[in-house]
Amino acid sequence: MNIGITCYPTYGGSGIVATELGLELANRGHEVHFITYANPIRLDPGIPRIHYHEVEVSNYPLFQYPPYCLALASRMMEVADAYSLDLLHVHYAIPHSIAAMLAQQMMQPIRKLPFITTLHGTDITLVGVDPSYFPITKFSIEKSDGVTSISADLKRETVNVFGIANEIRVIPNFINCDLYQPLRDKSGAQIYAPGGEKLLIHLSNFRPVKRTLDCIRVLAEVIKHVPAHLLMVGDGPDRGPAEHLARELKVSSHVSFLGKQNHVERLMPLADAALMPSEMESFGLVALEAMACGVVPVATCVGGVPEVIRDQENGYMEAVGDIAAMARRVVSLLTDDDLRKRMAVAGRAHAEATFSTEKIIPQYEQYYRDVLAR
Ligand code: GMT
Repeated sequence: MNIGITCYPTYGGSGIVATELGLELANRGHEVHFITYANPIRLDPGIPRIHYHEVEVSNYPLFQYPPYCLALASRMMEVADAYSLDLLHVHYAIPHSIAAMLAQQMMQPIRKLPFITTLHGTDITLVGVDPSYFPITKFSIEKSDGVTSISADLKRETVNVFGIANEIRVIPNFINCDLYQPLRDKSGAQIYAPGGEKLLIHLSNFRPVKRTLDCIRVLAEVIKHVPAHLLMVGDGPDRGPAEHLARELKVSSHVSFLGKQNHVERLMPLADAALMPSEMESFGLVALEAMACGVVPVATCVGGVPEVIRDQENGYMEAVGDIAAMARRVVSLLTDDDLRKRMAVAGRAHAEATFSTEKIIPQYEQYYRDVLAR
């Protein structure tokens, strides 16, 4: 198939899933056209059957807000026509679905161009419920030729909030288990923990919904019991406050803020436990990345996380903001090698059995066929 993919190409779960999906589809022989405003991260140039079409947004003094959605719709239509795209697959409803709908209407005199919207989380739970975007989010979902959700929880939420009657197919996020692998030898961790401290990791876009500051609070509790070092990977609005809190709690020397990193698969397996204290998480891709790398996630029990983590079997889930409980779980993991190894092995097995690319990508291919056959 010739597939057009649109996503946010910057750091964020939906962009990462869309990019990895495109790469996997190209691997299986499809021609994949990314239509985005920047080259998606993790998309190295020169990969066979991967094409990149940049969306340029011209600005005029008249525009207080450059109309990205319109520039995207025009580009989608051009690419669809020039490369005979079979369908558009957009990730994150706003504004990608609306742009796809406009492209579809522009293509109508030439031929049919179906589009599929994949809902990722904040497009529904934060942006979609915002009164400014509620009607257009509902409309864009209803107009999509196919809708997928990355968890059953997000599907329920979408139906409850928007009263959507369309079929929404749940296709969970996936992980490339060849790329994300456990490390037998964690000696690389010495760069960050030269004294042999245990290594914790947090990875996010440091937005308030991630409760990044809770990681610092958990660390402050943990190091009262066991020597540990925390890697904070990513960047965003809460990075400054997190650095400030680390100084205030006098744990700065136990934390490394690494900023945005492209090769998470190299950092993650160095850790002993991953912290994901989010307020809301429709799936929790980071927990899955951790499990695939044999790193035990300590997370909050929100949204779709229970569909990823099996509590006390391959990870832990506590209430949002319960620092003491999360710290207790981390301490037990860091002080009991058998427990940690047992849970790490269980996590890796679960990632392979349930969320590997081999299991999930064919579900997308089937869905494309189903939508095209309608
Ligand atoms: O919150 C983020 O990390 C970014 C956001 C996005 O859409 O880019 O992530 C959402 O999509 C991810 C990929 O499907 C999910 O793993 C995250 O759980 C989800 N984030 C939230 O629901 C807060």
